[in-house]
Amino acid sequence: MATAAAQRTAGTEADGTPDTAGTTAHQRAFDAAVAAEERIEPRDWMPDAYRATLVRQIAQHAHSEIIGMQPEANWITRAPSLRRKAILMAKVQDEAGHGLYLYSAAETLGTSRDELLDKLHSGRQKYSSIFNYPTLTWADVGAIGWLVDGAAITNQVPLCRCSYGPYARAMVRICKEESFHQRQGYELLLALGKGTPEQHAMAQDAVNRWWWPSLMMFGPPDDESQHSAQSMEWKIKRHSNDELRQRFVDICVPQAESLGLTLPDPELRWNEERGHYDFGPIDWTEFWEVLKGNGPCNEQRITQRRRAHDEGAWVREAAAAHAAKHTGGAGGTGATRA
Ligand code: BYC
Repeated sequence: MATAAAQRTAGTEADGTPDTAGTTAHQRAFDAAVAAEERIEPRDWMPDAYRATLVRQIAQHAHSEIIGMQPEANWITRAPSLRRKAILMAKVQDEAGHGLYLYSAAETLGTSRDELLDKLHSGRQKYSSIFNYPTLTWADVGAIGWLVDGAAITNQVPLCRCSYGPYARAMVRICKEESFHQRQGYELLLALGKGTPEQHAMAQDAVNRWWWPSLMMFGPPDDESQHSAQSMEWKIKRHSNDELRQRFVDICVPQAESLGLTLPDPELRWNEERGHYDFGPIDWTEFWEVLKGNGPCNEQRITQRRRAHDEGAWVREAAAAHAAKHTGGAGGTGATRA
């Protein structure tokens, strides 16, 4: 018997004809593949809304990676030792690489990187709220690694099982690198936490400022999450925003204890009945304001991104000229960007 994958690529004219229930053979094959935990691949038929949801989420994810380079890059020139500088540079370069895998994954859905960057620069596509907060001290580099990369891993490990093949495969490598990032942040905070009283205070201050925005990374509460139900049905998302947020809190509490730091939430306590930590209310007004562009660094981040893009125009032109030379035609084929 043909697998669901073979059926959905079969591509006869009749596949697009609805049956009496109004469902096409294409749709049935897609539904069967998702139910059977098979991967949907770029050339397979997929519902338009599934494609649009993936482009939205993958683009937002890619944008977050490249905008996320900015707050940390702010500290490269001021890293306190050669070792710390080398680690931070490698981490920031990794984020650029993650952006590239993700833009490539989005391209397999028929959208170009130029188009996605245009949407980012004109504010028509989002990036993660977390990167609109400033990095005020060196300890913020540790807090980003521990909390922001920690939240990212919690959110992204289930995406390795996403139903769309190219996104799921990109996430496998990204998660391995994020795991290194999280450890470097933890190790940095450990050194500060066990250092002088001033260093300990600096680490505590950074954790106080990054804790709540990190919880917001998981998105709005489930009852306000407009896309979750459909994305979970399509197996793009595997868990709801609140489930992942709770998982993250449960992981962080014992880690904070080992670091000798406290999490800035007086309501944080173990709930024996639920088998989870209870935590205090999140300021969702702040979250929505940041999404609307009113966070502390929104303007700075997007201005810097546009400037970097403009200043890189010559690189894209040189790459296009190089590609044209090798394909023998004016303008080349497809390789129009760096
Ligand atoms: N920030 O229906 P919902 C990183 C939007 S980078 C901004 O729950 P969904 C790293 C949401 O897009 C980490 N916007 O949406 C890099 C939607 O608006 P639209 C980035 C947010 O998609 C460098 C609306 O709110 N990770 O790790 O089902 C250095 C309603 O939300 C946010 C990813 O992108 C937010 N926090 O779920 C260090 C992971 N939350 O699009 C680290 C992939 C929600 O209708 N993405 N919105 O205009 C996801 O897993 C999901 O897209 C989300 C949201 C869980 C984020």
